[in-house]
Amino acid sequence: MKLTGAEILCESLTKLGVKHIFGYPGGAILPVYDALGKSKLHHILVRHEQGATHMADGYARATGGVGVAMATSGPGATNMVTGIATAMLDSSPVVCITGQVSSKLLGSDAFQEIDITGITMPITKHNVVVSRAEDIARTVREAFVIANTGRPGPVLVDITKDAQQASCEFDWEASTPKLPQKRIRNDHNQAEFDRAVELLNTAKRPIILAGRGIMLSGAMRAFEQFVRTCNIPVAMTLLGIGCFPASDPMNLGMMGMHGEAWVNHAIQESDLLIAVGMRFDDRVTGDLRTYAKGARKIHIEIDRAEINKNVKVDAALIGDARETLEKLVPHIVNPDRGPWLSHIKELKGDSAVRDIQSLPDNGHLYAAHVINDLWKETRGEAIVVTDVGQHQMWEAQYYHHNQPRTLITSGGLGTMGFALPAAIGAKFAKPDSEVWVIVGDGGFQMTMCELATIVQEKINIKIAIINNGFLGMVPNGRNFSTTSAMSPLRSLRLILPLWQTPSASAASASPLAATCCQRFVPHANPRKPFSSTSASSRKIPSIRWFPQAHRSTK
Ligand SMILES: Cc1ncc(C[n+]2csc(CCOP(=O)(O)OP(=O)(O)O)c2C)c(N)n1
Ligand SMILES: [Mg+2]
Repeated sequence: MKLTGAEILCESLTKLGVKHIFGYPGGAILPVYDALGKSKLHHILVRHEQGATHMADGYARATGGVGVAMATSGPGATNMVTGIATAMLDSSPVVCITGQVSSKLLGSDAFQEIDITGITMPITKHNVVVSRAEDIARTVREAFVIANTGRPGPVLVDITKDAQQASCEFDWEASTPKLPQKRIRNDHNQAEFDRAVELLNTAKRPIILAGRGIMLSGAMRAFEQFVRTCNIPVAMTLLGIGCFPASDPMNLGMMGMHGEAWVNHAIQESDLLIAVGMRFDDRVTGDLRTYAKGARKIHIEIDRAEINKNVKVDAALIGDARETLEKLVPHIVNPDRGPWLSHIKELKGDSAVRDIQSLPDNGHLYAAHVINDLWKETRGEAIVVTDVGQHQMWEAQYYHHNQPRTLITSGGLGTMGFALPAAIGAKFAKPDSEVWVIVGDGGFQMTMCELATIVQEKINIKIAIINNGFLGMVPNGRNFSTTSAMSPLRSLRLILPLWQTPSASAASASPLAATCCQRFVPHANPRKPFSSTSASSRKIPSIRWFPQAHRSTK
């Protein structure tokens, strides 16, 4: 059957199981848009291409499948860069398709020609220019395989306009990926494996460091069995949250710069760290010269480039986390960890009493309370997509995730503006789940144009803007108010009603959100900078303000 390159692309994506594409049109990708109209694919018109990549990323993170974003050449493609880098640093399987000028114009600085494969070389797992219709099906199939095998990551496929327009025979069978033979998933050196087993069976003060790799390999069950068998407490990275239930007594909570102090103390005092699917990021280790000096280290990791990169380890088990953990379990001798677990309890001490949740109500609204109440109101079952800043860390501390893939956040790149679009992607991936955005007043303004996408697509996403009125996370952030008289956040109060059209009703808050909001109103700071109506007469809008929700220094 003869099809155009553009039609082949749509057919291939359909055959690969794609249902949603997040994109924005332009000249160099127009043939694909013509073909999209005739396909079964649902195209979501974003408001900025950065949003498209975050949506595809959110889609991928919510499901474990591949998210697809599309843009035109030149500015469309360059607008994707931040989203691609975000996906790269958090190992998210995203396929970006960009249009490119016709092949005979390549290299001539033609209108909207940009070398997007050159630009994205260091921030993609793989990228490629396709200039023949005959190569489209195979290249797209390969892109999907590369994006979501081994350590996942973004792949960019740049297709010239003439390749989209040309016609050729479409033969799905003949377009099987021609990739190098799959590497052995587990490449354990027997000596390293034996050393790991010995370290596990002789350690007195071990701690497991659990990262996102556990979720990526679908190792949650194997991990739980490993924890039970070894009887070792678990500290989580930010991106690992959800891979092991927060409610489990063996879960210590988050480690690192924004983790609990006593968790970091326990790590410093440990004699063995077992890092699973994490990469010893600097936010986790702090100063490497003093990091866990008394501990031997085992690293279970699929990407061999991560081994000994930041922290020198004593045993490296390179391979898929699930298979490695399953292989280790039969070798573990059930140890008595009583003294070590009691010591950690002592380290924890009265931290619960000092917790902001336990302080007497002083009439102030604290972000931690908002997030903790949100957790209770949603029974911990929502998919929460956070932005980057203080609110992100409060979410990690006060929303207790028991299920994998229910916290979606930009960890590695720390991309402000991620939350709102990523939540749109997550909602398309999981339409039956309640999706909440927790975003700062700064980050919200970076991609708030995607509110229009929410309304147009009639999707139900709830948004909590943790409005502390400044860029809380950055040092001296208080000097950078986001709420001056002229600020967009202020004018949002004027803009938002424009979205309260009948079509917006689907996006308005649920009764659950209403309960949540009513509960917060009595606690609101009396200064309420944005409120002109009394709490009682206030309607519950789809966007709810939490004024001045910053942590008191008292
Ligand atoms: C795109 C981008 N620009 C700048 C930063 C640096 N940065 C990190 S957190 C932060 C402040 C975020 O402020 P806000 O969204 O209000 O959240 P808060 O910290 O107040 O909760 C800034 C500027 C970033 N992470 N991403
Ligand atoms: Mg803020």
